Amino acid sequence: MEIGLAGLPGCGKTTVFNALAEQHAEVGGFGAGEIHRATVRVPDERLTRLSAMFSPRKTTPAEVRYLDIAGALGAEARQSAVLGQLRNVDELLHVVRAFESDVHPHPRGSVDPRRDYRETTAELALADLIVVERRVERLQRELRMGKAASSNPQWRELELLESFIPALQEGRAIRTLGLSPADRRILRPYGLLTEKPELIVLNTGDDPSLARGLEGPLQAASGGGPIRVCSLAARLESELAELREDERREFMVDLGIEELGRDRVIALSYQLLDLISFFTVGDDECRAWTIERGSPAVDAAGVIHSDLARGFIRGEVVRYEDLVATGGMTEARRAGVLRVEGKAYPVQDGDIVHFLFNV
Ligand SMILES: Nc1nc2c(ncn2[C@@H]2O[C@H](COP(=O)(O)OP(=O)(O)OP(=O)(O)O)[C@@H](O)[C@H]2O)c(=O)[nH]1
Ligand SMILES: [Mg+2]
Repeated sequence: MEIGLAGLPGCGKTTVFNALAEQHAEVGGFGAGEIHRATVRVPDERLTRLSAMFSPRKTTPAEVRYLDIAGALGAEARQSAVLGQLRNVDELLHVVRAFESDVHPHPRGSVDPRRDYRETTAELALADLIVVERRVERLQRELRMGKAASSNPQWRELELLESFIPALQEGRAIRTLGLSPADRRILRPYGLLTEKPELIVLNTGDDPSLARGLEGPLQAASGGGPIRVCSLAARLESELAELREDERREFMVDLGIEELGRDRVIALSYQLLDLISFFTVGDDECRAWTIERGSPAVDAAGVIHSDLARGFIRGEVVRYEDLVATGGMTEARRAGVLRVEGKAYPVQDGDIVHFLFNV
């Protein structure tokens, strides 16, 4: 699962990237086309708790990848391959600058998160418009000239794409249009940028109180759809990310910070993908696995290993809360809270699962 950073030049994308991924990519470069990628562990209290219960040799959390591209916006980028990279991601993390700085003055002369959000969105909408218009022209030619049968599913695709054009021309995102899951599936191959779920991250600078009054208005400015808004003191957190764990704790106590904003940003970006986690536990490894919500047990088994799906016999399932309350798989079985489920069982977020298989 990959999440791509977007935002105006100099809004702090690379700084946010460094904070989330504990990386040291150079900031303030305005270097066009430079690409940073990193894999990040998704914090999950449930896994921490399970790991404390089982003391396994290894604990493996869920992961997401972040992609940071410099210079992804603007007239030049619209033509270049840079935006193409962003089309392949599953979600956008849209950084909006809220910090004031004399050293790095805002390129527009003043700090205005709503204006910046709209400007970036309009830019992404324009990039989508180019893709949509090209496809509409082609479909019109093929379907109308070729007198395609009315049952051809491409008619729906054409209708859908045509309906986006007015919104995109006004700089509005496709995700605000309330598409059905079926329509979203039709669009998937195009990687339309404004159709992707979006986490808006206000880069507050060193004063997080700046953001409090801004999150609501930004949410409203976004026009709705699969959107979340949160804040991050990006530079401060990127500096904390460079420290050793014990030093970091010390600094956090000094600064009066209880928890890192980065954990919340990572958790939110994961949640917005509408994925769920199930867990496997044991002395050897406690591990979080990622699946799409509603996936049947046989598919969940296949995420662990194809043999488990092929030779699937059954799944033994305990709810997270029940496992914690009873203290272990054996205890859960004795207490009667361990269920036996078949291939079609839709795995629930937080399920602890043990698959039995035979190949
Ligand atoms: N004062 C202050 N400066 C910040 C903060 N976050 C980022 N900056 C500075 O703003 C400048 C731009 O930050 P970057 O992270 O490079 O921004 P970017 O969006 O990656 O920029 P491009 O990739 O060039 O588009 C850098 O000099 C940062 O040090 C912040 O929270 N407070
Ligand atoms: Mg950058």
